[in-house]
Amino acid sequence: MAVQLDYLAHEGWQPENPDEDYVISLLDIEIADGIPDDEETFKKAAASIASESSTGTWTNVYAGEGSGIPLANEMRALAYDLDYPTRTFKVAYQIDLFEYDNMSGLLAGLIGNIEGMKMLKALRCLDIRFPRKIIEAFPGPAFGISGVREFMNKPHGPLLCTVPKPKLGRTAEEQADLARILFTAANAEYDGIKDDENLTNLKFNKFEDRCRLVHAVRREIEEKTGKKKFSLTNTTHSNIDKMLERANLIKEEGGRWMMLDCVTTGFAAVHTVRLKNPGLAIHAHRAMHGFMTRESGEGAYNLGKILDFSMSMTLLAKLMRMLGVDSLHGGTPKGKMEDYGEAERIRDVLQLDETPATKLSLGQKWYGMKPVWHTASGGLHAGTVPEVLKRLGEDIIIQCGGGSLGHPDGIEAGVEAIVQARDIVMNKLDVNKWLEENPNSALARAAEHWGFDPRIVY
Ligand code: CAP
Ligand code: MG
Repeated sequence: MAVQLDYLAHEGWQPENPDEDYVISLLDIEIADGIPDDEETFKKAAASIASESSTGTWTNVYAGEGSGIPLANEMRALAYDLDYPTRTFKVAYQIDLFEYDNMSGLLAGLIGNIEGMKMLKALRCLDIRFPRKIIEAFPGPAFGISGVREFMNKPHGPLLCTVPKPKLGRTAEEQADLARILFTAANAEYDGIKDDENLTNLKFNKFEDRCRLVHAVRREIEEKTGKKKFSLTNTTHSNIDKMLERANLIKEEGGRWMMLDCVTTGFAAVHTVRLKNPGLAIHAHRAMHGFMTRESGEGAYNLGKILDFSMSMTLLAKLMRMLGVDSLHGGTPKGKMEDYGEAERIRDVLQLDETPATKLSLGQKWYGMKPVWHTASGGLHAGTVPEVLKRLGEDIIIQCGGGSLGHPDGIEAGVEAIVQARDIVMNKLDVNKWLEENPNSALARAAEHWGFDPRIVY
């Protein structure tokens, strides 16, 4: 193990003015097997991590004239707040170790190499707290919650939408037909349709056809009903120019939203699309995030018991807000996907102007950066909507795919059930009482079909 003790702060040291002058990371580590897992080793590991992620390397190097050593020494990061029982510590990096507006550069430094170090068998980057100048160097969402509410003409409540299931199978025409049903069922109260993460430009469902046909339906129904509808059309491509071409097509059709898979396209793609897209709100699906954020041990919930190399979804959400998405899949406390027990914390990272610190996160001041819609999705149905809405609040997009299209009485009933669930919460009604009084309602049928989770307290 490379021992660089000068990267360890003296006990009690704290960075001065952290929100002006420092980037701070919070790490949880496990020492590799075969190395003593004692406090001394833990200190050395923390120091080595601070070294590798800032100005150092594994050994002493040439220190004569022109070596850069004096500046490297002055700029070195410091590991501090070491807590041996939980194997957690923080690292403080002086802001000028980074190019303020360069996410790819920031991450290469902060968490670029450390998860590969042999001395560790696990590391989780729980959070990174950024100072004002770095937050201000990123664009943040162009529309955010209020901008979307304005163009959707929807001052209150969640947005409700459905992703076609089967995941792939419908032609563009069939998807447009589905959009018509979703937009008109339940007194045209439903808001939108969303492409699935793997629906791009396929032989049997071309991006251009889908975009033109679904938006034609959207315009027609908006005209008829006077209610705004949306389509989250998936522009995902590994060639950013193609994403922008697709965004232009959406714009031509009068759409207000584009969708992209923010992990598979990458940080540079999200940043570039945010800056160059023709004025569309960005819906970000996080497909593949589990390879970065999933933790098999108890570490996602209890410090000091991690098994893998990962970063928290809380951190990924923070980075996406900085890069400028308007909506992000942030997990849901109910449903089919692991939510890391983090959904509410992710919502706070996406939406508050000052996200509080917790045992597992550092918090963040946002300096007026716009808040992001938290998209709750993955195995949701009408019966889970009340709890999700109560726990995550109304600035969310509720997405039910199977949970609307799989209703035993058909798609219209699926839509109606979700609208009923929304209205019960928004009107502060007692859901159990409502169900007793409306035993044949679409919501009661959904509840019967999928069941209410007995742990839910309504
Ligand atoms: C949901 C979904 C989303 C997941 C991804 C799907 O469909 O469209 O991709 O929500 O997870 O294909 O599974 P259902 P997350 O409504 O039919 O489950 O939102 O956690 O990123
Ligand atoms: Mg999907």
